[in-house]
Parts: sequence; C-alpha cells; structure tokens
Amino acid sequence: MRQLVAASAAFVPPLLAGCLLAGCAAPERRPAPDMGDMSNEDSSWANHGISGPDVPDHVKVYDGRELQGDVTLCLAPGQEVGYDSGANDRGSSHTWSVSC
Ligand SMILES: [Ca+2]
Repeated sequence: MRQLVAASAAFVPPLLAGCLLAGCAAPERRPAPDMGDMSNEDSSWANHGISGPDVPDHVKVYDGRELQGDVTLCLAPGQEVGYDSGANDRGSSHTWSVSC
C-alpha cells in the first residue's frame, strides 16, 4: 500500500535500487532515512525522474531484490500508475533505464 516514487538518479543509484525501493517516498518531501523496507508493499508508482538526451529516465521495477526476476512494471518519464494488479505488492527492487 505504499507508493514508489522514483525521483532522481542522484537519489536512487542503480546499485542500491534494492534498498531504495524503501526510499521512494519523494525526496523533496522527506529526505531519506526512516523509510523502512517497502519490498512487496508497492501499490502505486510514480516516475519523477529528470529527462534528457541519453538520460536513463525510465524506471523498471523488479519482482526480486537486486534487479532479479520479472519486471513487474516499467514507467516512462513522468508516468504515474495508481494501481496495477499484475505489479501490486510485488516490487522488490528498481532501477533507471534508458527505455522499457
Ligand atoms: Ca517481490
């Protein structure tokens, strides 16, 4: 029942994407620490990343930790998804990508 908000590559280094599923509360609202682990508790998603040429601005959400398993959802720049039955409560890691 939590929202994954990917805001900026600076806040979500790909190699830390697993734990930063936790961090997805928008950095502009609440800067990092006490976000807990939202693995398999994701129910809405938002890509607030910054776009630009050659910028990895899509967000791929993975079922497994450390970018393993199925991609449950892929968000284009600016895309927000309020609910998706196939992805609900499945996401365990995510990363930035140049495309879906
Ligand atoms: Ca999962």
